[in-house]
Amino acid sequence: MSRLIVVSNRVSAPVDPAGGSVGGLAMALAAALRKYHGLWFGWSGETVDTFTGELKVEDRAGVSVGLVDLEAQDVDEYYNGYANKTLWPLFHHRVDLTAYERSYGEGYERVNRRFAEVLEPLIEPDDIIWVHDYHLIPLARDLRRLGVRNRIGFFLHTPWPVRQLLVTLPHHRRLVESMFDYDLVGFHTREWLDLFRDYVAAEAGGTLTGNDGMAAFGRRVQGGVFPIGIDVDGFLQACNSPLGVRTYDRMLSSTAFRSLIVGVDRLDYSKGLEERLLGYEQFLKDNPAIRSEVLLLQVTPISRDEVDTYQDMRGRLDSLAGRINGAYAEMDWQPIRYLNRTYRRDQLAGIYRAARVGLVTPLRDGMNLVAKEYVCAQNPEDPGVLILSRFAGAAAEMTAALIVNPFSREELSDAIQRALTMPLAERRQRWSALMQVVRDTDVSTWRDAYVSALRQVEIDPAGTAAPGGPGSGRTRV
Ligand code: GDG
Repeated sequence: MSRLIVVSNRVSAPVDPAGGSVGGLAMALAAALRKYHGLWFGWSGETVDTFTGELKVEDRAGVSVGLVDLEAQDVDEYYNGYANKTLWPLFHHRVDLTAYERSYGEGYERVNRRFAEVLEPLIEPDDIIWVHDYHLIPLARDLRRLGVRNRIGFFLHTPWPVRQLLVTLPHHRRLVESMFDYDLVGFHTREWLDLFRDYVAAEAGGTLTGNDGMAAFGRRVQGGVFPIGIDVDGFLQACNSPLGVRTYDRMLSSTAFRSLIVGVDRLDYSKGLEERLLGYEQFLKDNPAIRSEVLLLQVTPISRDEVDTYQDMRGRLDSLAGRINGAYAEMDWQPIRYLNRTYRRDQLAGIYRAARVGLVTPLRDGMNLVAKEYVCAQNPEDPGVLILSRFAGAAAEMTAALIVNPFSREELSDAIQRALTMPLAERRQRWSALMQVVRDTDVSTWRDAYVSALRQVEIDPAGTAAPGGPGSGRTRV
């Protein structure tokens, strides 16, 4: 069996196989690498004065990990710059927050080249390579230039933007063209793939085939839809673990029989946190008779704090939560518990289970795993209600949730009121349908579907047989 090489910006392989606070995605990729005896390659998270390209190889709980340090300028231009200040906001339709700096684009190209140069000597002829996310879009192009002819797949964890916004990016064609150096490009939903295909047809003058194949820039690439999910069994175990149960009990006693609403999101403008708090405030205003029977627990770990936009948003959220609490709190109750910290996965599972309502209201999101975790953690006899933004990728599958427009505070308020008063029979019915989706899209299903599609994707036989050299072995049209 050929090896699998996973490449992502950061390598989150768990040191401890039980995982602790490591997310389900990291656990699933680590399990895939154990199964296929592969390697996980990425940035170490460390910075050095001058880039050396030195590779550090470690074993982490049975997974081989290859790490490389970057220069401070690389981190500034590639990671904080092009990835997090340019592509992330643009792909989440926030052109108002997108930085169009030439130096960021140059740093992005440089780091992708550096990754390719360090990775290339490690690749064996039979390996298949799976590249993750927007940080590394041009990596296949750079590997091809070094003569790599292996199967290379790409998976985007974020949404793909509409063509009319993507074209605001200088060199947008170059970025999309580099995606044609992959054999397979995968997205969470049909909507994101269709937006990509729309660009290919309308902007790149490409040809679309019925089976999600695309031809443009003199090459062909296969597209695919691979909805990601959670590690269902692992999450159920976390829920039933001593700490999961203990956290559930603590939450019930600390809410003093009030209905708990929960939100769990990295601090990010794509998650619609300000809009959510305003919607909740509207609910408090609209429902004076029941409002003090409810409280919102919002768990929001700080992320990307080096980026100004995130710091500004943090300040606005602090003051919004403070203002709402100041206006509505009573001596023995406050409406919002707003926490900028992380919890272990088993604690999160206990928190979800104690919550009557899961509030997942991003303004735009590739998939959103919190929605699936919340459903998975529920007690089947007395399940809570998921309120889900129509703009999360998850809404395409989780249609039995209360689907809302997160931009409308009235709609959020109405949905919260409806969730809190929903009869048990309807809650059970909706939960069963949702849990079926969560099971059907388990993370191992996602992973195996992708790896198997990459193994099977059609490659031009003349291309694979061709001798080495830049660009050889590619699917040509
Ligand atoms: C990107 C895409 C796509 C959060 N707080 C804590 C904690 N978390 C965990 C959650 C969940 C994960 O982080 C967040 O995943 P999401 O999917 O909700 O969002 P992103 O981080 O933006 O992820 C997204 C995803 O990639 C996968 O493709 O779904 O659309 O944006 O698992 O539980 N985990 C722990 N403590 C916390 O306090 N342990």
